[in-house]
Amino acid sequence: MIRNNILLLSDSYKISHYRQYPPGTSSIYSYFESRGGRFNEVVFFGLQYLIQNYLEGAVVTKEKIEEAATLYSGHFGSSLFYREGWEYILHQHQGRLPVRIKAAPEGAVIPTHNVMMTIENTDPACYWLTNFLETLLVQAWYGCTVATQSREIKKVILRYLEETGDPAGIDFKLHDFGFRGVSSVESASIGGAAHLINFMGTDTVAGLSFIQDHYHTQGVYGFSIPAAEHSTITSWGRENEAKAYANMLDQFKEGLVAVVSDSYDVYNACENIWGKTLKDKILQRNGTLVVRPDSGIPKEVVLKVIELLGQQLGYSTNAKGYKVLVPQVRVIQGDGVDYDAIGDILENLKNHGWSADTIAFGMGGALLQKLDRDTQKFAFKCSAAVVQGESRDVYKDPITDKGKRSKRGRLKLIQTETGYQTVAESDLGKDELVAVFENGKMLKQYSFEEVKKNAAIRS
Ligand code: AOY
Repeated sequence: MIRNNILLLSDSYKISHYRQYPPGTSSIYSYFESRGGRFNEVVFFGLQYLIQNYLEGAVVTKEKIEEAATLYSGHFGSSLFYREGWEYILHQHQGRLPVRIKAAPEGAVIPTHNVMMTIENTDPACYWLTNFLETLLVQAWYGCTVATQSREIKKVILRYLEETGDPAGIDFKLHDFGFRGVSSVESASIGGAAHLINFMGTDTVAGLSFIQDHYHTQGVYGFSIPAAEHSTITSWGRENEAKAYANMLDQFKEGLVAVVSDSYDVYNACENIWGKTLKDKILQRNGTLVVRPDSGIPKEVVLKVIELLGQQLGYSTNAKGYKVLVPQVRVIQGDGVDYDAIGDILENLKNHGWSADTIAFGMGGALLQKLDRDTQKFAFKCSAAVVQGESRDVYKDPITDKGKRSKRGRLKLIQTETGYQTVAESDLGKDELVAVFENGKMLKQYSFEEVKKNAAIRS
């Protein structure tokens, strides 16, 4: 079986496009941007993987051409497939893709409506290849969007920590619970890594190896702790809930341990089991028990759980005037958590005098799956071409949606006092887009440290 056949990694209609450009077309130049959306700046992340996994090296072979020829003749019932075009790449370029890709540094935070990547063919005969690669390259939307939303949530949590607690605790405030809720292992890998640009807590193990494989490191960029699931509690039987909890404290003698506590009655678990039966064990323990509610209306359940734990196990008041549970106990909410819920829960806690120090969040589907290309309106459009030897600007400007207007000409991304700006390539100013791929070669690779540094939140 042939893996990652680039000839098959595109939309069907692109197979017929080589015959649709004007006669004499020798260059197609396209760019990638976020046309706005939920957040007004986006993290650029994930192109490095797409290049390494799908584009780098001699990716066109005789066997791949044969496979594509057979598949496309069945698919279209005619010979639309541009065999000569691909054989030209195989023979003239030893199977290496004759395109140049320039892109923002991985982890860079770019305001929407700016160019983040450009691509053009480097061989005039291969004008058709630029946009053939759109389908694959636009998949960068996913890593960018996960990293962007995770970073926006970091801003929200930081605001509450600054107001009510200790911002130093930010790294473990949003834990990735999303592995099971994504459509594929590849998505878990990319999304899991994207989240770790901003935070250090994850249960999505695939994201860790993704970072090692594609950001050339042996480092481990995410951490977790022993934690219960319902089966490990409920298998003890309803009458033995306290024994199941005691076992957690006995098995994991010190450090952090998380226990999902809503199997039967989360309020009874907090007030009576954790709060009375196991109170001494918890308070004498060298570590922190993390109680996890997992049902109900998140902001109400979280507040009530924290109040019960506070009443029974104790709390203090910090320098900012907010209550913090004794250090032996914390709460993690992982049910019904999304961008809005986190703000609601923290606001409700603050209104009742509780510090954000007391809680962390788990986020699954909403972190890795409940987002799409329109969350940040990512698009890839042709902005320049050479036809019959003449350079021309190319653009669309639909009267039915001015938001879909595209940029014109060859572009660059420059830095200004206020941030980034997209200007004509011929304008003054240093281009922040970096050549990352040319003619089959990867020209630049970022370390995960660099990615994290580029995306860091400056206050
Ligand atoms: N993990 C912190 C460590 C992880 C999890 C993973 C779905 C954890 C739970 C916890 O404390 O409770 C996938 C649901 C939960």
